[in-house]
Amino acid sequence: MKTRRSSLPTSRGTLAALVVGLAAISFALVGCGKAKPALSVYTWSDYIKPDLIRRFEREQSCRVILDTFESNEAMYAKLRAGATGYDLLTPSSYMVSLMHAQGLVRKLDRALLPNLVHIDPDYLAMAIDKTMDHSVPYMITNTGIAYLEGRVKDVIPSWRMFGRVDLRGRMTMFNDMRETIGAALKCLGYSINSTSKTELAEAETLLLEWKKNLAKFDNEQYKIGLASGEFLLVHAWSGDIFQVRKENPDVRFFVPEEGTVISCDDLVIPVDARKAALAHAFINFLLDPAVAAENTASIYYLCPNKDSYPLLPAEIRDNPGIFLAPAIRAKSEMIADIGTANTLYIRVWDRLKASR
Ligand code: SPD
Repeated sequence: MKTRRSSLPTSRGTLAALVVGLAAISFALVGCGKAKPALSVYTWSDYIKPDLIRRFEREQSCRVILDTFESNEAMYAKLRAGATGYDLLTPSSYMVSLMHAQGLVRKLDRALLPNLVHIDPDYLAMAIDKTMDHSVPYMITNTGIAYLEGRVKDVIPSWRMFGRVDLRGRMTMFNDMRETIGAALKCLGYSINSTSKTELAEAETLLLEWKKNLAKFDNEQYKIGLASGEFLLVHAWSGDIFQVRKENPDVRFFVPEEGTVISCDDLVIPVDARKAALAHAFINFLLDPAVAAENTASIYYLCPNKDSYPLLPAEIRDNPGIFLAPAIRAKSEMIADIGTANTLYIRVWDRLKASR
């Protein structure tokens, strides 16, 4: 009896708790009608101002889920290996070109993108997808070299800095085939898109020399490594470094006098996206001039949005690492999709990575 008497109230309590719990779950799921849709974005790290994501989530009553990649090739390999579920990607233009040729990205619905009118026509003139048929420029990266001013003496504004044996073990270069081979090609006075076997062989020889001085090939840890003083000089993406400078004001950045790699990372919607309409809405949101300016002022990469330029702070407008000087820009190039010649780069890269 005692047991029964005591068990009855407990059963009722459990039932009541269950009912309340189920009601709470249903309310959370059904809430104002239905569960919030989720937009899945696969992008580079530190590449969008978090407040802007929250604003978009509020405006669209949705959730944005971010996943990050470290290089175009890593992103592409993951997708080719069968990764699905992404609604928006930000590969560099040469990779977009390759993916488009393989039918991996959608044609964009321009009716959903009225803010396309703000894109800088000067940029579009040098873009691969000039009509924004399947990609929209998101952010421009200028590749360069960053170092600690108080720790590195006799700096010359050249790729030849990677030959400095006195900095052995304290320098990094990108774990990125096109960027790193491109740096060596530029140092030698060649195009970053060279398909000449002789020029690529010279670049390989130079990289084998430089590799002796490197701590590692890396695309992510270099930021914290430079800020902390573990590394003294690094191959760097402009915006990453201006973010790092907030942590360590001794950090300096230059674009080598031989010219550099200019990349534009584009917004593209994969063919298998499940939230294509929401992805268009996010692209259009990012292209609003005030949003683009706020994003650039936060991550220090330049959104090629002409109507955002007057809204940028002077710190950005006057920064030669963000708006390149015409003389350096003239010597710099965008990475092109070089088609089957890509295998030449893969061979150089594989030998370089395997060498001791
Ligand atoms: N935080 C990384 C940002 C990446 C910027 N663009 C990379 C371009 C590679 N060619």
